[in-house]
Amino acid sequence: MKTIKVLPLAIMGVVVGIVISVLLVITRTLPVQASAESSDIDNLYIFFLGFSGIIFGIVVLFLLVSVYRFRARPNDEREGDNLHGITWLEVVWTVIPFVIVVLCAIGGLMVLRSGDVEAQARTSGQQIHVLGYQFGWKYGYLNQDINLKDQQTLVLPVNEPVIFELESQDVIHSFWVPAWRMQMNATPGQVNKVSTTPTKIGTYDIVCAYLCGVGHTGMNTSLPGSIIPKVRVVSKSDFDAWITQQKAEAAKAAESATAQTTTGSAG
Ligand SMILES: [Cu+2]
Repeated sequence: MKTIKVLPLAIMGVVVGIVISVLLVITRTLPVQASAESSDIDNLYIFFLGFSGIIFGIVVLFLLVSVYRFRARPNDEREGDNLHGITWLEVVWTVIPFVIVVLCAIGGLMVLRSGDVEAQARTSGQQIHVLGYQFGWKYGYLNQDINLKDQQTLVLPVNEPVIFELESQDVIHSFWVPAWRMQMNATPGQVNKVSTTPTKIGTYDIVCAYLCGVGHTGMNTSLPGSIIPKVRVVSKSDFDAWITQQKAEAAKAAESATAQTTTGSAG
């Protein structure tokens, strides 16, 4: 009966898998890291990718070697050997994936807590209401003394925690800023919270990560034809100036609305 040497092949599979993972990490450039959480998320991604690469290497190597080694010669009509399980091998391929999945779950829980769970407890920082709609986002600045609602642009100060409260007025959207490695669903009838701390001044893409209708691609600022503005992270002083300007504009709009009503009722 033909056999293959399992251990050397498994070791080769591990080596091939590590090479594949390293190549993927080097060649697939991740977006710029622009939040306090992003390096942890990237490390988690590399950790998952490493395990996936190793398992891929082992499985594919065993597959290719088995196909070659146990192939039928021309005119060989005999039946193959009848095998009834190999207990130690079955234990190995159950225990190893179990340990890997548990490790990934622990890693994921530890990293994601910083963005999701801590958002519930956070009290300092900018509180932003994000309303998803077909097809765009509206932002409300909840901790400004007058509530700036329905802002079309998201402008935030650098190095200050932000708590997003996400809702949707129609279908499920998903608010994703790749540079912050932050994504959260905007669901009708429910408020989802997520927190991040932008650490780099700049302009970053916003992507809706759920297919939400015909205008869905318009909600991705990295694509040509996008109909929404990107998020802007600015210095604290620029942020304060922007808020003052928005408040002035809101006050002016309210004033002219009142004037119109007054004129309307007088006439
Ligand atoms: Cu959407």
